[in-house]
Amino acid sequence: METINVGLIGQGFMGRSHSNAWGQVSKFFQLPLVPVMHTVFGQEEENPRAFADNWGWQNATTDWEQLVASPEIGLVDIVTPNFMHAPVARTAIAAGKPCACEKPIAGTLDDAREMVEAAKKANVKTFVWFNYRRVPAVGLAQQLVTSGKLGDIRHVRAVYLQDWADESVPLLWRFEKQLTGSGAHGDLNAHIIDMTRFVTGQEITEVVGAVAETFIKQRKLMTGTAAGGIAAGMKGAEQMGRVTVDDTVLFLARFSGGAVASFEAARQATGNQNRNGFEINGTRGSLKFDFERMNELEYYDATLPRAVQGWTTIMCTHAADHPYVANWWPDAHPIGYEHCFTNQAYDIMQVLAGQEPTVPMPDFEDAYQTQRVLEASLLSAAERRPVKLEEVK
Ligand code: SOE
Repeated sequence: METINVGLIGQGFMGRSHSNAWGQVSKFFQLPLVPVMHTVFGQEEENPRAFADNWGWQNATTDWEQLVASPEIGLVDIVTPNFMHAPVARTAIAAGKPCACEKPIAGTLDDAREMVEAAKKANVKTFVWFNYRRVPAVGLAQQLVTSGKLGDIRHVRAVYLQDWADESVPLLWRFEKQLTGSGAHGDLNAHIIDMTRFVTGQEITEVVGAVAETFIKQRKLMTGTAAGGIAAGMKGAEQMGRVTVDDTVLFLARFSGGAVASFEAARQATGNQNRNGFEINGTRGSLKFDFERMNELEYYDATLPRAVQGWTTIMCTHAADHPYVANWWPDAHPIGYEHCFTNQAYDIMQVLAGQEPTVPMPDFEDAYQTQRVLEASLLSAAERRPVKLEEVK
């Protein structure tokens, strides 16, 4: 069986979810190309050798450029903080290596554009880990919408609400503009912009208005390594540093098919621990998805007689009808967050082997469209005006 050596650039929360996926995928999927967990990069103080031993990477290094340049590495997988996505991707692409990257693909639109252009010029395959596309319920939603089951789409309302970022959380990289680009906006609105573009099959053509707010303006400075992701219980020095990104961004938008939309990302939405979801209203029906109940899709069929119309809860765990499920468990044996990443690892292997992915796979160009919406929303909030997408290239 043909194999491909994977090089993981970064550790933290996404390093763990990707390591789990690369280790699990060949156990659950019939692969046309088998990933080998070859080398992981981490900073000295992150102890990459211990990370490698724990997760099953053969090698560990503190030199990412040497890793990317190594002729043994076939696929570069980037899970660093956002500011490093572009330099690592550019280096991998220059070496002719296919490149997978966490979302958002960059902290800035300029970096994202550079990544797209480099990949196009080098004709290198790229992948972006918008993992929520690989939730079976989201795949079913896309099938229902794009097959016309909901009729014409009138409303899209999407939220990605978390509540971890209280005053006790120190100044992680996620709060510093030069390391992350934006706050909850690029971290969370990126997911729901991608997900609703995917489910509707439409593009956002205008940001009608937006508001950005930073509620906690100072945070404790970090000591030691700021682990990416949500590092609870970090002991930080008492000095304070300024937060330079948003805690929340809300915006209103229009889709190319005529629907109007609302998006909301927040990190202090108390009581919403990881509520990532959407509601889509069409002329023939509606859908509701909430990741906190990720195996279920709520469906309203407005073509039924009014006497029997109501919301139906579909359990999206049926092998013959719901994507990826045939590789996991029988009906009503729910899957979890980590399975979306393993599903994505499977699809990356399929695309690298010249096959079609189970569910459309975002590359850098696709993720750049999401980055444009992120940028247009920040511009709209800053200048308090509508911003058409053609204004943001
Ligand atoms: C933190 O907000 C985070 O880890 C995001 O960065 C991920 O993309 C999301 O899936 C879970 O929460």
